Amino acid sequence: MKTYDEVKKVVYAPSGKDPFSFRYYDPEEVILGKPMKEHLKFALSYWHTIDACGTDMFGGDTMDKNFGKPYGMDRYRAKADFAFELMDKLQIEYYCFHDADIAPAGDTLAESMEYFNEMTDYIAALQKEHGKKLLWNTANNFGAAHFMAGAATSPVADVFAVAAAKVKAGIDAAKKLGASGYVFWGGREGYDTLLNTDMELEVANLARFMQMAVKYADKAGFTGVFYIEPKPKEPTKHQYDFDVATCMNFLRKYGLDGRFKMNVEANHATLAGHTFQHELRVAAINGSFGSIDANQGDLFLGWDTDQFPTNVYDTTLCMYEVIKAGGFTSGGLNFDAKTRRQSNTLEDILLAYIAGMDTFALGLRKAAAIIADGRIDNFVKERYNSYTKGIGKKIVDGTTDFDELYAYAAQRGTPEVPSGRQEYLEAVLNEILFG
Ligand code: XUL
Ligand code: CO
Repeated sequence: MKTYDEVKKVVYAPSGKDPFSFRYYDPEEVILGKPMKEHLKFALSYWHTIDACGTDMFGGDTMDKNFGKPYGMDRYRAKADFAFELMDKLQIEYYCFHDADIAPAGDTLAESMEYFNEMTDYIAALQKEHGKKLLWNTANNFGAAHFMAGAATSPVADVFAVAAAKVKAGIDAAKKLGASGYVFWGGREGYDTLLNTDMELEVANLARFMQMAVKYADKAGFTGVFYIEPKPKEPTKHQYDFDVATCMNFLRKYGLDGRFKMNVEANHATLAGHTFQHELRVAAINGSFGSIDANQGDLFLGWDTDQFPTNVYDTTLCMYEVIKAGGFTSGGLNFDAKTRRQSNTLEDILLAYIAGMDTFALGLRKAAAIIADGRIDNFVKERYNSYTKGIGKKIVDGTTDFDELYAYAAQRGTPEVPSGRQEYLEAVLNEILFG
């Protein structure tokens, strides 16, 4: 196998055996009217790729991500250089970061912000030089000890203020770097026991925080999309942003739905007891489909393992939802995924991204094949046919009522419901995937 340095650019080689090439991802190839790279809009996650070093609950780092510069700002500049080189090698156009990912922490908030601003200047130059774009950024408002009881939902108002200061700086950075979005993932915005929690105040404060963020963005001239990233649990037992439906209820209650969309993460969907495609569909039918954090969990582990997505069945059904939702506009596919603790070399980073990108590229090809095949779409259309005429049409048009429906049902007798044909449809899917 080649070394990391020997891999200059990962290219499409459908019948090759070089592990550092794509089998399915051909960025310029046109599928359903647009190039694969526009359908997929891949992004690199800074925190997992550039910072995470394999630490788990039972042991420390297994990887070295100092890039030859173990100290201070030099270290973060070396990390940024590596990030942009890596994106070049992988033909990835977008990236995402938390404030804490790109700059060292200072002794005070003001010092941290200075480092952060210096690094966003540095990154702005790299972005230009390499032709890359910031998909979204966010604030790490969950790692530091003072965020232990939450940020915007902390019982301590001074913590709310610190969190607000960091998001203000994040919105300024988003504007400076031309980000197409800004993400709110709840972090520790939730609770572990009602015995110590004023839920009503905490949720209202979360809304106040977001309302202030919108107001500030308008003032600062940041026109990107705000995203909420739902997650049901971990780190807290009850996260306030449980799933897409819960987030929509929150946004509508507080009048925020016009400005916010969803950043749906596969592993968060499954932790909520939903499939990834369910969450995408709920977002789409509520007008809030925005962006995706691409990864996968492990069926046998009940936490957010953030694995690179390699399950083609899931990526196919995901891309089917994305296509049906009209494709990405401001959003994209951010690999919120990290190499396993034992996959601890720089080559593994390349191989993991290649596997993830190819799994999504294959998913896109298969989703387009499902649509071209038409059997599944036609089955669904046919199944609801009764709403296109007669009493069904009146229900949909809102031109009937319970009195008419009573009289109608009374004279019709017991209705017959045709088979849902689930097993047949699953077999059709298999045929398209593997036939
Ligand atoms: C945590 C998670 C975060 C967000 C950004 O589970 O997914 O990395 O994507 O804060
Ligand atoms: Co995420």
